[in-house]
Amino acid sequence: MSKRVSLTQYLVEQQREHGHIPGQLRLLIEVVARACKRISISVNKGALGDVLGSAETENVQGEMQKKLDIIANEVLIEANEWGGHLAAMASEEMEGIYVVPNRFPQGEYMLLFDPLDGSSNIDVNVSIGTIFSVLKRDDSSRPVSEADFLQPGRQQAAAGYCVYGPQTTLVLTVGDGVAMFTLDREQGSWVLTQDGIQIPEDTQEFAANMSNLRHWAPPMRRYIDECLAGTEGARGKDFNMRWIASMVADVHRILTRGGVFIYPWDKREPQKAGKLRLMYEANPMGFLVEQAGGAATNGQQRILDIQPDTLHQRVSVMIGSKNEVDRLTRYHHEAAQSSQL
Ligand code: AHM
Ligand code: MG
Repeated sequence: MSKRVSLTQYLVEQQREHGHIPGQLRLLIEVVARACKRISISVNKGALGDVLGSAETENVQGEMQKKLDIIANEVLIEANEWGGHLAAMASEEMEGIYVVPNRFPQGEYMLLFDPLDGSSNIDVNVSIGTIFSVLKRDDSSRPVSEADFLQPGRQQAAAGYCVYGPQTTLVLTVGDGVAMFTLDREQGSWVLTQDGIQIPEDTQEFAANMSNLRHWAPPMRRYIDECLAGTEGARGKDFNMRWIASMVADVHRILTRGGVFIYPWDKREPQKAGKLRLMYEANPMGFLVEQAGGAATNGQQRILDIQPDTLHQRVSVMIGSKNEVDRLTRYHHEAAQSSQL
């Protein structure tokens, strides 16, 4: 029987061999993983645990919250507030930052999360997930504030997600490649099931909510039109399409077999850069995908280079196989240049 490597062992060995996982960060990742295990148990219980349906409340983005959105948010806060590794947390489900209460010691890290991504899939028993991003404070001498969080994604110390699907899988980067762990339910432990994940540079599969196509900008429509034209069109090859409506599950497929995920700007709400949030959706996914050899852009620039202005900032997202993402960037630049002529 091949030797099983647990998440703890993986992190300890990474720390020992490369020395780039400080003790506080290792503890933080283990606590987040433990919280995801608890969320996974609730997700699995479904109707039996009375966790389905709406909570009849709205979050800061004006979206109706599901019971599981709130449960997952509480689990992540309760698990992380007392360990001494964090200064504060931020979440899709909370308007402002959550500063670690005075009764606990404060650490130097900050945790951001989308506690339950793909909320529209909860009640229909389709894969959903948790996305998280870890930042470090630049200056610990003054009280932590929202301004400490407003760092570009390239400064993330770690990022990951947990997908609650047919299997529960945790995918993680600490800036040295991407590793995947599968939850062994009988043992209650995370087992390393893949390391050094690489996304193929080329793909024939895209993920987009095609019902919105007519509302997208010309370079985006050009890209999709060419994919749809298949072997008879400019690309000279057929494309397949997948859309799960859980970014976690769509990105997980892309990390597994390649592809490109797109959630672009939409002219119905021109003042919004996109639907997805930069700091706890696009940044962690961008970090993971880049660490796996892929790319992530908003059409104009690399996602990880965007300087955030606000915690809940939205962004247009094109992420996945490198050559497709580069092509999308080129189409956006060409459109910008021709509009200046
Ligand atoms: P959520 O965080 O409120 O669940 O919203 C984000 C989700 C993404 O996971 C997914 O890619 C997208 O919204 C789906 O949007 P749509 O329903 O427009 O297809
Ligand atoms: Mg989300």
